[in-house]
Amino acid sequence: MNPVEISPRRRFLLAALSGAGALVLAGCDKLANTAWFQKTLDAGESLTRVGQRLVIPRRAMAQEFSDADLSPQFRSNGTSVPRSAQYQALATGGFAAYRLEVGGLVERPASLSLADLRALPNRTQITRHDCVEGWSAIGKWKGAKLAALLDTVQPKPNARYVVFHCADPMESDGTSPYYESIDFEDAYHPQTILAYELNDKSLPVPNGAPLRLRVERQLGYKHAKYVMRIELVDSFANIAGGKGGYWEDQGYQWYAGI
Ligand SMILES: Nc1nc2c(c(=O)[nH]1)N[C@H]1C(S)=C(S)[C@@H](COP(=O)(O)O)O[C@H]1N2
Ligand SMILES: [Mo]
Repeated sequence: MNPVEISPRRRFLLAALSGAGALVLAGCDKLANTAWFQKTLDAGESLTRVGQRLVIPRRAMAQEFSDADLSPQFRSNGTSVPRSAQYQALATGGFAAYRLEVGGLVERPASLSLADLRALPNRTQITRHDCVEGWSAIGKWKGAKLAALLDTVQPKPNARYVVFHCADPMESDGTSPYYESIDFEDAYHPQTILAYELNDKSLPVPNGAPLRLRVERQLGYKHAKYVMRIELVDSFANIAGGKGGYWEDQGYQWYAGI
């Protein structure tokens, strides 16, 4: 084995991680030498988040269920109808005029209709949605794989996060649209989809029509509804409150692993 130097900072972080009792790892040193671990720490990520990533393997799949497990009704939470005039006009037209704009740090910006989105490789999955407010529901989601969409727009090498800009203003004066963000590990995860169907029907307005994110290993608020625009960025410092999401700006965790 190649004895790579572990810096005092890394040694401290490793000690803190294992000392916290969150981890049962054979060979922390080996882990510390991986490019991923070094990059992660260098990027200044929080210990909690690094710990979570270590405990839950990066490519672990969220549990999937069968039709028999479906909740009789999938409730709506947060916005149930975006109040913007632009959204309401789209909804009235059955979303025929909807376009998903994809831009930011990409080689080939794109504007996709629902038909374009339906033509992308897709996935159907029955999963449990967990909201921090203390309720869960099991639903069947069908949608375009986010990985397939990213392949078509070609992220630039410096892109680090995928930001989802939504149609619903969160303030009564029509400002502060809902938004969310995820990193590339989650963006390329096989269960990360842009869902256009719930329980074999077009996505209903209360659940995010015409398009909402499913990022199954994270809590409900990460699952952006009413997605209008996707932006690839290297930092979210200049977006709204700078914390990577509407609820994050109010103090919620950015990485909301389940
Ligand atoms: N655009 C938008 N996305 C959103 C929300 C919202 O208010 N606006 N609420 C979030 C929260 S807290 C949850 S639990 C889920 C609820 O999804 P549902 O309405 O399909 O149950 O959407 C998330 N995504
Ligand atoms: Mo939620």
